[in-house]
Formats: sequence, structure tokens, C-alpha cells
Amino acid sequence: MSKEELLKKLEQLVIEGDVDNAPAAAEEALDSGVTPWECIQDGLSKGMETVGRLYEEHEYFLPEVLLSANAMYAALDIVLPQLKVRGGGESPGTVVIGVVEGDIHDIGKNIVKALLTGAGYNVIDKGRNVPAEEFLKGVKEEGAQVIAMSTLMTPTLESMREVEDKLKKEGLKGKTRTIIGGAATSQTFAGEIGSDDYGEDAQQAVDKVKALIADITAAVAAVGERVEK
Ligand code: B12
Repeated sequence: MSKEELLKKLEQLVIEGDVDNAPAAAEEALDSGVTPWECIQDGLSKGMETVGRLYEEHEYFLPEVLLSANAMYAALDIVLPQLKVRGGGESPGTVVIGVVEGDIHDIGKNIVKALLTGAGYNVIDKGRNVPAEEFLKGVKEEGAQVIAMSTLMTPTLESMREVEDKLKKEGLKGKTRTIIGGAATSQTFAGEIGSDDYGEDAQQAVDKVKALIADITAAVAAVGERVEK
């Protein structure tokens, strides 16, 4: 089968919610040289986009969407561990990640987590439906430099604002950086709530977290210099 056919097969298995055959198709694609990221982005996620459209058009209902999500997860179980670990040695930083309070959509968050882990970051995963305090605990108790928040739903955008407000109130904004993502979010919304950045997909998440950590390291060093003087 050609690369295009293998990717099309993954896409189709997600649309059909075929939990039984998705893992074997993922293995077949990887064995044929399709990269893990291509499997995710050009196969599985495309299938999920179609599922979203079918749901909006009332052709699919929640049970079908759930089956598709399970098929996607079954394939991701094979694909995610194959994402290459870049670098190695000392961890480049600590990130606390979660889906904000009120939202349970966690497929995208888990892909972001896998890529960050693959890039060597120490990732503290708070799961889904995460209250603001839990994100803050990641900073206060576990030393995270970056908070990464995900949401796919419009009503739960407010939970992101709550995290930002709490960070400001507790004087933690200077010590940490935040990044948001997920279909309901945007660069504009990030600016509106005072988040430091927005990422469109998991690869952007890795690049932008790297920049945020460099930024915070420079800011901490500048404060240190001022104190010494
Ligand atoms: C699968 C799915 C479900 C599954 C979720 C399974 C799971 N474990 O996640 C189930 C069936 C459980 C579900 C339930 C519901 N769903 Co639903 N669901 C979807 C669907 C079809 C696909 C989402 C998905 O997984 N996409 C694939 C992943 C890979 O994409 P992604 O999450 O966007 O992630 C990528 C990027 O966004 C980015 N990213 C993600 N997070 C982050 C974080 C950071 C920091 C960064 C930088 C980047 C980043 O990187 C990822 C990978 O590259 C969407 C439709 C759609 N078009 O999105 C609806 C959708 C999100 N659901 C919706 C709704 C309304 C619901 C329900 C409320 C329905 C109901 N009446 O009960 C419930 C949710 C209950 C709750 N409280 O959360 C609506 C939300 C509408 C809105 N704007 O508010 C959508 C948009 C469907 C629609 N058009 O109406 N759903």
C-alpha cells in the first residue's frame, strides 16, 4: 500500500470507530515508513475532523463520536511511544499540562503531552476537568515553569481566564509562563486573558514551550543580576 493509502486507512478507521483494526493499521503504517507525526496529523486527526463535521450535521451522535475517539486512542497507543526523543540528558524544563475545568476532551492534550515528553520535558499531567488550583499547585509545589492548558469547548474558555487571574493574584505571573491550545482557543483569546502564547498543534506547542522557557530563564537571570548589584 502507498503512504497515501495507509494514511487514508487510518483516517477511515477513526471515522468508522473501528477500535479492533486501528492498532494493526497503525503498526502497518509505521512499519512501512510513515512517521508517527504523519500518522497523527495526516491520518488520525483528519478522521476526527470528519467525525466532528458529521456530528455537527447530525449524522453522528455521541455514541459514534465516542467510538471514533476510542479508535483514535487505540491507534495512538501504538503511535505515541514511537515519537522520537530529541536531545536527551538533562530535562530542558518542567511543564504542567491539563484540560481545564468543565472539559473532558483530552485527545489533543495527550498528543501535546507525548510530544513534549518526547522532546525531553518533565511533564506533569493533571488530566482533564482540572480546577485552576491544580495548575497553580504544579507551579508552587512541583516547580513547573510553564502551564499548558487545553480546551475544545467555548464555555470552558472561562476556566482558562480563571487560571490566569489566579496566577496574577498570587504574584506567580513573573515566575511562570502559560500557553493555551485546543480548537476553542486562539492567539487573540490568549492576548485577551493575558496568556503568554497560543499553539495551533502539538508541534507548535513544543517550539513555543521551548521559547517560553528560554524567556523565563533570561528573566530570572536578569532579576538575579539586579539583586547582586
Ligand atoms: C471526540 C469528541 C468528543 C469525545 C471526547 C473523547 C475524549 N476522550 O477526548 C466525547 C464523545 C466524549 C465528546 C463529548 C462531548 N463533546 Co465533543 N467532540 C469531539 C470531536 C468530534 C473531536 C475532538 C478531538 O479529539 N479532536 C482531535 C484532536 C487531536 O484535536 P484537538 O483536541 O483540537 O488537538 C490538537 C490542537 O487543538 C492542539 N492542542 C490541543 N490542546 C492543546 C493544548 C496546548 C497548550 C497547545 C499548545 C495545543 C493544543 O494540538 C492537538 C494535536 O495537534 C469535536 C469536534 C471537533 N471538530 O473538534 C467535538 C466537540 C469538541 N465536542 C463538543 C461538545 C459540545 C461535546 C459535549 C458537551 C456533548 C454533550 N452534549 O455531552 C461533550 C463534552 C462534555 C464535557 N463536559 O466535556 C463540541 C464543542 C462545542 C463548543 N465550541 O463549545 C464540538 C466542537 C462538536 C461540535 N461541533 O459541537 N466529544
